[in-house]
Amino acid sequence: MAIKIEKVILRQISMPLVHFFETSFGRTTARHMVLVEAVGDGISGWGEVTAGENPFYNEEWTESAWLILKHYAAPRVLGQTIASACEVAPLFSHIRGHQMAWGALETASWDLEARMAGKPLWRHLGGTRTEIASGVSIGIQESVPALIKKIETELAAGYQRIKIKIKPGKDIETVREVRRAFPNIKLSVDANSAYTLADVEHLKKLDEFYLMMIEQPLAHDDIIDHATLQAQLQTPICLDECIRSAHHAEQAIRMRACKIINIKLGRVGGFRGARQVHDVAQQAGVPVWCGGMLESGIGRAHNIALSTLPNFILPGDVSASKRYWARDVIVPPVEVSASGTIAVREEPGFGYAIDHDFLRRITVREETIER
Ligand code: OSB
Ligand code: MG
Repeated sequence: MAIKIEKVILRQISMPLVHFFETSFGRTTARHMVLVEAVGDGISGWGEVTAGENPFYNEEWTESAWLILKHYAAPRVLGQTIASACEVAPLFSHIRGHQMAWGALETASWDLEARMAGKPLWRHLGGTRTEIASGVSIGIQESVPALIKKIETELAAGYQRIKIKIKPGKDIETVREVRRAFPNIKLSVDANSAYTLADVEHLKKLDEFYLMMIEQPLAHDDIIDHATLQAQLQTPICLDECIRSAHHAEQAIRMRACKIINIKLGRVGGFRGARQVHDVAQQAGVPVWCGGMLESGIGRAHNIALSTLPNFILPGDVSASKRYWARDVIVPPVEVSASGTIAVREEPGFGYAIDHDFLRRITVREETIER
């Protein structure tokens, strides 16, 4: 369906996390994210920039995203008649990197198109599931007993898979104790690029804990070293940071650098890129799951829609709003059933309503971009 975006409204919001979230690259206590509202035909589509507050996960952050959207991405779509949301991402192909910034405008375009068609976004994308399997990502904790307590809470809430963050010094013995406490759970670890090939012998010790996967152990941009590591590990490697396009996915699979792929909407520039990675992996028999970036309800709702595609076989990191936010920007908040599933919604677009009053209160910067 042809779309014409007349204006793009950028908002930067600030939301404190219920609990801090710590990875091998640092601790986050509050999120500062950019929301994109794309307006066409009197209808608004919404997107969320998933970049962090600092350029530590990848090179993007809140400030860089604002500038890319304002100066490069928005001007490319404004006033144009675009044949379909699928044609939005190619308009940004001249921008090197910055997928999370322009990806937010891309996802907003899909939401807009779905709303114009009166269809739920997940159906519009070709999704086939009416509920998705939910897991949790647990940050680095002060102590192993604190971690075990947290895992107990999440399992009691119904979550189907537990992922814990690891880093040098908080890895083998931590996983050993978690495994001893929970011999039968679906367990995985995420290193966020904290190791190098000098750690191969160390990482091999993880093999005895029959983990579902180890996520992104090596450098954020190095597929080749992951292939070398995977050849020596029994534990499947899952790539996150390394996969920024379908081409990367194809190369990583061809090199046997991973057996599983984590798809994050922002990292691959939105739904078009995410579907392409999904399709490449599906054709190769490689399962995927949906990652998270501590999103507000808007990004979370997009993640749910994406997770309904058929090759999202493994439980993802998309969990309930209340694990992150005292109050979310959407109503109702994202909720998870006692069996660890999230039901999709039949409302048009991403399926939830925006809490405009709350949004206004947490907005620290707003700018409308018109031609
Ligand atoms: O590597 O998956 C990651 C959060 C911030 C940056 C990177 C990652 C994460 C998570 C959180 O693991 C997943 C979530 O949103 O729950
Ligand atoms: Mg990860």
